[in-house]
Amino acid sequence: MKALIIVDIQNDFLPGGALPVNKGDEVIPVINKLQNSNYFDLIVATQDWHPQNHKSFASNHPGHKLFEKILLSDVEQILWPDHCVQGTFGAEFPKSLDTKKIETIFRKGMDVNIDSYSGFFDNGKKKDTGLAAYLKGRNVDEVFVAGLAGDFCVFYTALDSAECGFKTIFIENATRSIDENNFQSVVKKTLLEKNILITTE
Ligand code: VGL
Ligand code: ZN
Repeated sequence: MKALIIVDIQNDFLPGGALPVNKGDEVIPVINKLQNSNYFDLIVATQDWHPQNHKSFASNHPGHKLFEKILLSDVEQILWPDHCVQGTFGAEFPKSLDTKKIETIFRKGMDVNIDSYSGFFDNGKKKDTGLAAYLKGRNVDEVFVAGLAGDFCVFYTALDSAECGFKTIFIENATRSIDENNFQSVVKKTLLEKNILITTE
C-alpha cells in the first residue's frame, strides 16, 4: 500500500508567513494534483503545532538571536521565529490546500522542551507520534513525502520513514526548502545514502 504524507503545509511556511519558505506556495497545486491522482491508498498530513512558550522560538530565549544554534534537551536547536502557534491562522492549512482526502492529521512540536521536525518522532527520538504504527496498521509499505520545508520537516520525516522500514520516496517537485543550497548539496546526498528515492511527479 502506498501512503502520501503531506508535511506542514501551513500558512506560516508560505510567503508572507512567520517562517516563509521561498516559493512554498508553488507546491500546493502539485500536492493537490498528487492527492487527486488516485495513486495513493492513504493520505495523511502533519501539522507543526507549537505552544506560544515553545523553546524552539528565539523569543523565548532572551539574549539569543534568531537562527542561532543552542542546545535544547541535549539536542542542537536552531532558534526560529514564532511560528505555527496552536490555534492561530499561521498554524492553519491554507484554504488552497485540498484537505478532503486527508484521513488523519499528526500534530507535532507540542512539547515545549523539544522540537519535532519529523512526523514520526521528536528530535530527541524520545516520543513517537504513532504515525509509524498507523501506517503499518494500514499495511503501508511505501511512503511518499511532500511539503515544507524540504530541508527540515520533509527531510527528517523521510529519514524516519526509511528507518521505520518503509520504502521511502521524496517527491522533489512537491517541496521547497528554507535553504535551497543546503538542500541541493547536503540533503539530497543524505537521502540517497539512506536509500531514499528522489522523484519528481
Ligand atoms: C519546520 C522549522 C521549524 C518545517 C518546522 O516544517 O520544516 N521548520 N519548524
Ligand atoms: Zn516548528
